[in-house]
Amino acid sequence: MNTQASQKAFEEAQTLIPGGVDSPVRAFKSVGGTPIFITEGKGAYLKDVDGNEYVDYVQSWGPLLFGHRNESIEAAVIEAVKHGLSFGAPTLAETELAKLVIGFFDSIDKVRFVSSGTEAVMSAIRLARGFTGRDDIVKFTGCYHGHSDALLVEAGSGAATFGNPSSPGVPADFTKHTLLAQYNNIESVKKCFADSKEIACVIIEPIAGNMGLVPADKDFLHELRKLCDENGALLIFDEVMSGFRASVNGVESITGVKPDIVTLGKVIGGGMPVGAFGARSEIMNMLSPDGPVYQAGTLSGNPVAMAAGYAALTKLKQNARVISVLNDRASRLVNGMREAASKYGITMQTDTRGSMFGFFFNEREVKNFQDATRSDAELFAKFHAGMLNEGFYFACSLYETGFISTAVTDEMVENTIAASEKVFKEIKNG
Ligand code: KE4
Repeated sequence: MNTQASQKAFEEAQTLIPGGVDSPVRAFKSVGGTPIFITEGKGAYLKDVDGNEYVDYVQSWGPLLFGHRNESIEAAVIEAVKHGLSFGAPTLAETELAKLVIGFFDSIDKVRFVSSGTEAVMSAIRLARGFTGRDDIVKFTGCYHGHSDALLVEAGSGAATFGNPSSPGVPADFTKHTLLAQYNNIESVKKCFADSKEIACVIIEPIAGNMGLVPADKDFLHELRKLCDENGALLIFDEVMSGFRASVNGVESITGVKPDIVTLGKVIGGGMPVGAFGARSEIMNMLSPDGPVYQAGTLSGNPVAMAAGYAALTKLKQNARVISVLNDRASRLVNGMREAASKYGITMQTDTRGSMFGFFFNEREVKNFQDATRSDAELFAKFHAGMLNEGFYFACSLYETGFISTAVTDEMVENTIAASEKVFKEIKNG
């Protein structure tokens, strides 16, 4: 595959933008090679500056559940643009999207929109601290909740990839209230509550997608809920990635565990910058201007972004079954690749949740970040490069999750499996 134009573009970008990218994971650092510069997306496909086409299993890291340039979402954006880009004043578009989001989540009475997942989580943490009057928070090693200071501690996603989980530039004072626990290990959470009587909240990705795909055990989540109740702490489900990807009604509908606050992003913006956090009214009413907890944003609830999100969630409301259809496709994909790998003596651990899929080149099941780090990163890099060369665009880090959009067909999945067999054969034959 000719990627000369991408190489040239990357060289220039690196002289102007740190690392040549506006978000670190895009730099292909952990898999090697040159990041592909994209010119356009259409349906299931991405096209790059060299004219190559790829089946896209990243979908902008999750937002594009309906693929690139979905007709109804595109039409909604174009129509919204004709009325103006931003007003910094309330619009009916925000009210209508709020009704949709609230309708999907039993745990949400009120919701506030922001412009990114980071902003949603940062605000949710401040809200939990304001509501409880406590300062400490508990997060899990390997979970990524955006790049706000207090949460950039033993984070997953790009931070994990670079091996500097606790980033420079974050003063120790800013993280001294952040306690760490191990995913799927309730004893480690009990220790946090033994160490601090000032815990405002426990935040978790209930389906972790930033250490690779590692779902929390149902029993673990139930015990987490019980611990929070016993200690007067709030439970935050960070569903920025899993929201509307694993289920249209949240992980709460899958597990029966109801969080106090939910953070959302990605799919709810339909591809435009939207984050959100929601909770029962008692908690949300603590937010300014009604309550004392301050939170704000110039482009929060941007009408064009609201229109895109409204179109996306309306499609889900009209056909919630789409998630189970996508799960069938995701399962076929990972099962097919796992079978292909086994033909060449390669072991893959695979899993899916709704339209999300994950795989590790690992001999053992992955239950937490420590397990994930024992995966074969070098083999992952070879697989990623091989599949890219075959025209399949997978996440460029083993600490990420793959996605199936409605634009990905059964035929594309079968072609992906066939390509993976070719790549595994090439890897084995050196
Ligand atoms: P953003 O600020 O990137 O919109 O959202 C932060 C965030 C919060 N919570 C969860 C569970 C998330 O997965 C994310 C962001 N996800 C990464 C992908 N692993 C975004 C990709 C990137 O950093 O470029």
